[in-house]
Amino acid sequence: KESRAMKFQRQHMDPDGPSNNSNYCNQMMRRRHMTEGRCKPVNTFVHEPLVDVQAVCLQGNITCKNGQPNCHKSSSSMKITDCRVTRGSKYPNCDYRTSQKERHIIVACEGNPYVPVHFDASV
Ligand code: 5FA
Repeated sequence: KESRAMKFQRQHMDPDGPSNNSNYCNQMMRRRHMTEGRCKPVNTFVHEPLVDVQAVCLQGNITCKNGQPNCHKSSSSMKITDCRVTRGSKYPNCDYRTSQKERHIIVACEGNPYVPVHFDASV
């Protein structure tokens, strides 16, 4: 079974991206299996080396959106792409808007090793 750490990597890691193209989210949300059963409404891909994203777990704890204390904010801004489903999108034809940004990321970390398991926000 896919671990939560592996799920994070599938849903949120694209170190070699972004391809500079407005179809990025349409392609990547399908390729990473987030358009099966439903169109996942919002999702962020991070375009930085995996080790740099894992290292965010070493930053000080902050409170997550769900009230848990296991979130951590990157000290540097990172290249990200936000994917958000469009208002006319109808499953199974999932249609996304692609927005490239540079933001600090906030991830939730768990386990031993203590690694990212959830993408909480970008600021
Ligand atoms: N989740 C939320 N806060 C968490 C925390 N502090 N520590 C660990 N996990 C945390 O997110 C809900 C999901 O986020 C739940 O699985 C919860 O365990 C975890 P959502 O944004 O409401 O739903 P989603 O549909 O966007 O996310 P999912 O794909 O269902 O959940 P994932 O966590 O696998 O993926 P995510 O990284 O996009 O949240």
